[in-house]
Amino acid sequence: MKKEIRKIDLKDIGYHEFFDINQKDHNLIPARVIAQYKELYILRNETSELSAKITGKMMFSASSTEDYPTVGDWVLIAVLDKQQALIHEILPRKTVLARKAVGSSDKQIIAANIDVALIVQSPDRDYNLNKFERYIVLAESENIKPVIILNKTDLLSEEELNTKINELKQRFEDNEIYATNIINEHGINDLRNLIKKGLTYCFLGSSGVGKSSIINVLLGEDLIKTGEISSYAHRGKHITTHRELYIIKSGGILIDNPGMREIGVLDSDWGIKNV
Ligand SMILES: Nc1nc2c(ncn2[C@@H]2O[C@H](COP(=O)(O)OP(=O)(O)O)[C@@H](O)[C@H]2O)c(=O)[nH]1
Ligand SMILES: [Mg+2]
Repeated sequence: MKKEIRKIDLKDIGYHEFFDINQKDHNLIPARVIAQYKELYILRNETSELSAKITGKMMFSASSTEDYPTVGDWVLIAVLDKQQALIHEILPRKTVLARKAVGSSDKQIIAANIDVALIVQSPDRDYNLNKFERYIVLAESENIKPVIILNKTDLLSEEELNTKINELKQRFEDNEIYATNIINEHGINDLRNLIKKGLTYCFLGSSGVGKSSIINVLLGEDLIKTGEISSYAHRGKHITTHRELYIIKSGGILIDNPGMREIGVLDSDWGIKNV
């Protein structure tokens, strides 16, 4: 089954004058990295989804992981045919969501050009206020707005929910806090109203807290597979198998736990856990 591609404006997937100024070679066109699979990148431009590799020149001059494209990046490409392109350069990043690798000074890039970090926890998965704190620090260090989401509120009594919300409000008085669940969609509309056209939102949080489920509800379609196994079902073409960036119809770009398959997930003590 061939996926239907909607024609979109680049601005709707987060393109900004900021990137124009930095675009020098006009034979190349901009596209956004929506997924990465080892050395293969999936890109989106106005009219199509393309698979791409970086040029040999880029590969040989790369000295760290920061020199490789990542989900959310804007890149300049030469289109080879209907489905393939070559990435010539990465446009300067507005923001970089990154963390230090355990036991090394190397930075591991999680995603680029993120405007808002949606930090999700649920009461059934090692719920911990310090974890919110760590993600908030990570986001704010890059001028990314952190937003707190307490998901699976259906698992709490009204009293427990109020206690948790008060706890959050006290500790994180400067941050927006959302309480949601996908069972009766409590709080989902508020979250939907937060999401603005052309901005990029990255969902962060441990495995199993409901990030993909929330994105599915926001998208209004069961686009991402939820549950323990997070690999995406094949649809005949490899380019639709590993998407991490979703464009919602009302505008707004959602990124689901980018790069975690490659670099491990952020667990409670920031160690690397293989998924
Ligand atoms: N009770 C309840 N279960 C949820 C909720 N959100 C997600 N789940 C379940 O939690 C599990 C993990 O969800 P998933 O979206 O895959 O989590 P992710 O790893 O953060 O993407 C799935 O079985 C979901 O059905 C919720 O609001 N309430
Ligand atoms: Mg998921």
